Amino acid sequence: MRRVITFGTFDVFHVGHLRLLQRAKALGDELIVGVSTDRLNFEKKNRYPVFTQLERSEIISALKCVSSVFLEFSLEDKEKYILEHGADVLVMGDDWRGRFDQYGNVCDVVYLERTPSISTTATIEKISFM
Ligand code: C2G
Repeated sequence: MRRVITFGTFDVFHVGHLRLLQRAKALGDELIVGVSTDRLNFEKKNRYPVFTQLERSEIISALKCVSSVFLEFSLEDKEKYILEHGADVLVMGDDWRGRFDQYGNVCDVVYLERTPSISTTATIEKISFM
């Protein structure tokens, strides 16, 4: 049983998020997703997400490729989350390339190419100019 873990806010869920999760799942048997809390998103991006952590977790939990979801409270606790969930591989989009290499001592670390031309920020801007 190879367990894959990934992390993200997944706010205003879009096809870039979906493809990342599907490709992460394809690297193992189970995909575990750490959904960033509203507060962590504020710390990372200086704004609160459109959808709450409970709404975002509910959406991610409903996906066929996802086995389980938990809340990610801190970027610094990755090693604890990896060990708690018995993950064999940490997957992130390549906007995070190099940022999590230090966890290579507890599991494999893989960065996947991001889907081009789509993001939560661009989607919010598109909607607000409609
Ligand atoms: N993603 C992607 N293609 C896009 C947009 C996002 O592949 N066009 C990927 C990101 O690279 C990330 C995942 O989808 O791996 C979730 O993206 P975000 O919600 O933006 O995640 P972020 O807020 O960067 O949180 O501990 C790390 C984090 O909490 C990452």
